[in-house]
Amino acid sequence: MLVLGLTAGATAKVKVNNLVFNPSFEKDSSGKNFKVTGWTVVSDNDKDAAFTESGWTHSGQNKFTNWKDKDFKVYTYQTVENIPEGVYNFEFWYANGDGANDCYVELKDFGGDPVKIPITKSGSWIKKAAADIKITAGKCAIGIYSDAKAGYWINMDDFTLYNQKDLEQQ
Ligand SMILES: [Ca+2]
Repeated sequence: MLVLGLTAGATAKVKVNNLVFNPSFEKDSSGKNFKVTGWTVVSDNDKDAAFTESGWTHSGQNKFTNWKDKDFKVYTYQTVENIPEGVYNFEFWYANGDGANDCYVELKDFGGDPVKIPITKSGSWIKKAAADIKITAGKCAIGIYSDAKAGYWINMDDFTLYNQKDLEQQ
């Protein structure tokens, strides 16, 4: 069964083996970077709406941002490879403003039905999560989609994908 909206706290104090590369965007240099290390930005006209930047992060020095002074549509993804078959949990943190038309984070290509996590409005950092993701394809794509009006912003940080066994081994 798929459970969305896992509450904070369940995993906050345990150490897990995070399979996401550059999950907290700390591999990017400080300031503003339009090349997001380990992630691919796809857009017809709005690649400049996806970048990393420093300040007001959930953790560390950098965060991921979607923002543009014109209406924009941009998709950013990372495919995690070489994942052993198993049951995994996923979580990330974000904060955003007004102006979203259609924004979500999705998991796909992992061997099961895609998981789409809607992004709702939150002016402060909050966590969203998806549990019990059965990965059988040896990989999992993590995608961030923003279709938004000019001036919309979303900050994201600390993407985590880990095997549920990590929790049992604490
Ligand atoms: Ca960070």
